[in-house]
Amino acid sequence: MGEAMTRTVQPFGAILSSATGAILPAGPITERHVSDMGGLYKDETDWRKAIDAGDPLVYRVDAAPVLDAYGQLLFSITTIEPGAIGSEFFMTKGHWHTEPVGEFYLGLSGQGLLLLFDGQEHLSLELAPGTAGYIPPGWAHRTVNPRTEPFRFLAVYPGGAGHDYERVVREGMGARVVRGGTTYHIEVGLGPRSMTSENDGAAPPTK
Ligand code: S6P
Ligand code: ZN
Repeated sequence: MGEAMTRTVQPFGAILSSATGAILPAGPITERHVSDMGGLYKDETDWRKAIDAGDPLVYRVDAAPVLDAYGQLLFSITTIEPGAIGSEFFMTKGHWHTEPVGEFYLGLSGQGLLLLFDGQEHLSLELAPGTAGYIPPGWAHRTVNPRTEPFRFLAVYPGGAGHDYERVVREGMGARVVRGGTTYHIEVGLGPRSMTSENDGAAPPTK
């Protein structure tokens, strides 16, 4: 009976484009513009200026047509455009999964950072084509594009994982990725808008 309950999607093959971020057959597509990122950027004045300046697209998620239900395995490609709000690079909202499940990210094109935060400790991993990041249960995750071309990655995660975005608005991610040096700088700080100290964080991605 359990098996029958999980058979809500027929087997299918898919084409994943690392050039465009499209998945065929296509599932839901989500677009996030600057105006969708309220409470997430450190400088609210710069955030409002970016909305007034045209409210550009920050990222887009192309999902495969898989039901979001227990036992299924969802996958999607996220494309983060190059850009910044003030000094802080374009990024995803970031979330915790509400269920204790892991997730797998694989870099497809461009180069970016995967930020991880367990409520106390933060980590950053570099993602490039062919580089994977494993997100264990209990770690909030956000991706950032500190480069000048789109950054694309594949995400694979269990159906029914649930997404808590509000906790990231409340608590932040423990770190922010801002312009610095030849590429980026990681600012450390627990609160969403309270930077308490700085360090250099991870080394820049290799070219
Ligand atoms: C879902 C997975 C990704 C993100 C996507 C956008 O669990 O982590 O597909 O949804 O990268 O990020 P966010 O934080 O807006 O959902
Ligand atoms: Zn996730």
